[in-house]
Amino acid sequence: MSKLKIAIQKSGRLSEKSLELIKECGIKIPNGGGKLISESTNFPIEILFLRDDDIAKYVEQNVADIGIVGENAYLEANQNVDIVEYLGFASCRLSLAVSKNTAYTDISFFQNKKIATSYPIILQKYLESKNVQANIEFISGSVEIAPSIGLADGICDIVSSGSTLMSNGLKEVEKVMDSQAILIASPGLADEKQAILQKLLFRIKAVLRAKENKYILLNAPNEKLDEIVRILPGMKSPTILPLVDEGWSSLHSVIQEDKFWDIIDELKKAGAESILVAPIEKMIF
Ligand code: PRT
Ligand code: ZN
Repeated sequence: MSKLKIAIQKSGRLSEKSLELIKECGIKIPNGGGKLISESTNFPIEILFLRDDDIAKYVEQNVADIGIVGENAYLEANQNVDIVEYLGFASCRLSLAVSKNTAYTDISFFQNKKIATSYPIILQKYLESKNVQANIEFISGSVEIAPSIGLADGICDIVSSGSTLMSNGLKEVEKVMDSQAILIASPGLADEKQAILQKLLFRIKAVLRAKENKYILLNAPNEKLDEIVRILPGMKSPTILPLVDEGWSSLHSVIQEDKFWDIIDELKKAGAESILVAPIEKMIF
């Protein structure tokens, strides 16, 4: 029987979360310290551990069938592979930055300037879209030191918290793109492999949906229930169960975590008490 080969980063910012996602899909991977290939014991999948820069290329060349990479690495690799799912982790942005003392007005600042980056392809396309002509200096690492050693007037690099820029005396001036981990696939997968991918995707979606949502339980006086139900943007009508205390009910529903913080005060004002919010492991419709 054929197996689906998935490439994930061997060691780096994507590794742990990629493996965690696979495991949350109920796929068992033996702990093979330092191995380059690992085979699941309960799902037709083989894991290839690679450098993130090689993943899109290997998926394009069918060395792997699918892979998990940062959107930035996928775009920079410029390969003919499909994005099949946005995975929501390793969020960051690719930005242009200059020395903090530089008087910066707009993107035309970079006209004929030197920009150091590990993302020459993405940067070139971005500058073209802004009608700016600059000299792109490719550096594979430690891009942030380029301005201070006089190698470039600015940099284009990944930013997450912004502390690397700050500690190198730089300021972010333009966002080139947002990025997050994505699942990519080779466009011409054979039917058997496509079927395994669909099975995997079904599980991934259930896991991702569960992460975005929380199970909410609260108690409220019966006469307040209508108002509380109106406040709750639940997925369907909530479950309402009578409490032993006369005139009170317990209400159960599912709520998007980010929305929860917006409505918590409203819920309390409307009379909700003993509010419990619990994680959901899988969500299947
Ligand atoms: O060895 P290999 O080639 O596989 O890994 P790598 O060193 O090239 O990549 P790695 O592990 O650093 O990053 C993998 C992917 O994680 C990237 O392609 C991004 O999609 C994503 N990601 C998310 C990040 C960051 N956040 C991030 N903060 N990648 C890099 N950084 C670096 C950035 O380059 C800069 O040096 O962190 C610094 C900025 O972070 P802040 O928090 O100080 O702003
Ligand atoms: Zn890399």
